[in-house]
Amino acid sequence: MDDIDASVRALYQDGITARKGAFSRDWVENLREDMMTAFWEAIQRPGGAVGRGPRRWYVEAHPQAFRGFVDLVTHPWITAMCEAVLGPDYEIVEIGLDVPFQGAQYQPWHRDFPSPRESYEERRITSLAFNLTGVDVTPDMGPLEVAHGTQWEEGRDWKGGMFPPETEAARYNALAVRKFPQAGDVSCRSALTIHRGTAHGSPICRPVLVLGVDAPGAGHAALHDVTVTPDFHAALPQGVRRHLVCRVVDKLVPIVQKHQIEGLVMGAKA
Ligand SMILES: O=C(O)CCC(=O)C(=O)O
Repeated sequence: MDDIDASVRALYQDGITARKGAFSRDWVENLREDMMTAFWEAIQRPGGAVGRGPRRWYVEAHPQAFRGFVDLVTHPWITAMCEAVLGPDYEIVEIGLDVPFQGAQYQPWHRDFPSPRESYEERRITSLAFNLTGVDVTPDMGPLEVAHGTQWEEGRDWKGGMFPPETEAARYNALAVRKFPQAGDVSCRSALTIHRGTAHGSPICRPVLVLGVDAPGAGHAALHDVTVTPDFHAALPQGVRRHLVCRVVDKLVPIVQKHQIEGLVMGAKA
């Protein structure tokens, strides 16, 4: 439990924390394969993948596209972080992946959605994003940069509540920490912590899993529509069924991405 207390403290202070070596390399290799299968399937369909800047895409996926889904959402560090920060009735609302390829550019500094009053006034985190890299991240792979400690900034007058003005860029550059996760590591951040992808020069792409989890009432389930088949749903452990916000459907249909984030489509200058 000390471990969780330390992780929660780091999350509240920096806006991001991580657990090294949470999963085995073999497990991550399956995850990487499943992410790339979901990506290649989605990129061929109109609306299957959304651009997040040049040569970078986001794909929302079905939970059952990932062989390790149950391992992921029952991992003790992940469940303990969700319970400690979001409460016992946390809601899993989104699973997807972000993939930058060679040629991806700096993104503008941003947060994933506008801050709710609970965060900028009461300093409560009502939503978490867990990220798992599919590869060992090296400096040429456009690592994620995170401006530590920016999760409490209000930002109501920013573009879309998500994009701070250019005049703030130097301040974020000074706070920025580049992240070099290795296969098996999991990070946990407030989606409000200001971050950006950086320029990706490597010929090796960098798929990263995104798991979105809400406190009850945070409202992001309405932006997604997680679906599962009856057999998959029935086979889920009871504890997972309780937390996964989803519709049970006879047949899965390919996901058409609902929310394009305009500010990320074009990329930005460093
Ligand atoms: O690039 C990464 O490592 C994380 C991507 C992501 O989840 C985001 O930009 O919101």
